[in-house]
Amino acid sequence: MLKFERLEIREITLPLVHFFETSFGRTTVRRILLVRLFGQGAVGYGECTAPEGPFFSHETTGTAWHMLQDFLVPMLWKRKVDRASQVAALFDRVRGHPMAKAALETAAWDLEAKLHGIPLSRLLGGTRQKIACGVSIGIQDSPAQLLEKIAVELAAGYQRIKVKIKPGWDTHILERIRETFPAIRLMADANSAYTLNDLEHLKGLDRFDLMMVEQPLHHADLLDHSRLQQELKTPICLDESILQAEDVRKALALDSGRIVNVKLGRVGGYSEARKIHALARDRQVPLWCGGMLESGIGRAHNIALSSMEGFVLPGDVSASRRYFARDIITPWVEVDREGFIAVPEGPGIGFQPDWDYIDSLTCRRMEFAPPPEYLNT
Ligand code: OSB
Ligand code: MG
Repeated sequence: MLKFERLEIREITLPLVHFFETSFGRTTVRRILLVRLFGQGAVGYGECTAPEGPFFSHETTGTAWHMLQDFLVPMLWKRKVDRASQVAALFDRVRGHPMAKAALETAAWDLEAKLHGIPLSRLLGGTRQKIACGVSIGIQDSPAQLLEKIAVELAAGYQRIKVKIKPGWDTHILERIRETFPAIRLMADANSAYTLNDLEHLKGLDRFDLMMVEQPLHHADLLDHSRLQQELKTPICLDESILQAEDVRKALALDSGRIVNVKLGRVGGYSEARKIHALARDRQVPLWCGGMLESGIGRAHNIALSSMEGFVLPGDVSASRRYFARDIITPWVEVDREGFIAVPEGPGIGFQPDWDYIDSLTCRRMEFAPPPEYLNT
């Protein structure tokens, strides 16, 4: 039996060392919700990966706070569960809001691993001791700045480079990159910046030998991606279009893409991520772990997820220092010269939150306790 005895949610404000720009906008300061879940003498940590504005999906830091406070936290106490793997089902009645759900669900997984005294990666069945890392580099103010950033990340050892593209920042950028770095593992992420009207233009991407093109079309589409994939040699990787394993099943049936970016927040937590993992193994679909500019707690969860065997491609999980002048965990996440992150061996997520620093970043905080009948049975 897992007993959730107390819960804290807080919002922190954390500036990025460098702005991050995608086809849908620029982020300079993160507003992040952190979850602390107490039970049976242990504490689990979760992070809500919802961004500041509703431009990646409908969720924001603010909507997640509302969903957690008014709906999801009360549901956590409705029924006792034996395992963290049963937590996602407590939220079944709530449509959407996967990132808000995942903040609680991932904290429950960390808590369960700590109660067993084992690493979260082991509780998940992860088999890797180190994970392969790539970087995601946003749209820059000039092509020269992008090339400089790529050079820095390659020198640091990262195994693949992902660049953000949009109309007007695509072909000529990729041309410049290939002139300078002809043989690197390279991919491009459009965050839904194109439509099928751009079909001929998108076919031009085939000449850059990209590992994949990520989410070129509408965030909720599978059909147009299927049409595009039939015309492209480059594999399509789906990000925004995949919210559950069922979406992967449909995408494979339609051949809408051949690679899946898994994000814990976007799919509502580990339960759904594991369903996607099982399906991908059956169908031999390569997976990799995406990122949402997470602080150390979310990053630690991404490392645990990436330790599972189906995560065969380098993910967007990279070192703390690429994002923040100071991370909220110790030790910070570091990448070795070959572009790997070591999977921690301590209990749970395997990193310690730096509470003094987190306190200094906190702008709101709320504590929740279960109803008496939950604690008494
Ligand atoms: O589409 O993968 C994306 C960041 C914010 C929102 C969406 C995406 C991203 C990234 C960055 O690409 C991944 C990271 O470095 O955390
Ligand atoms: Mg993406």
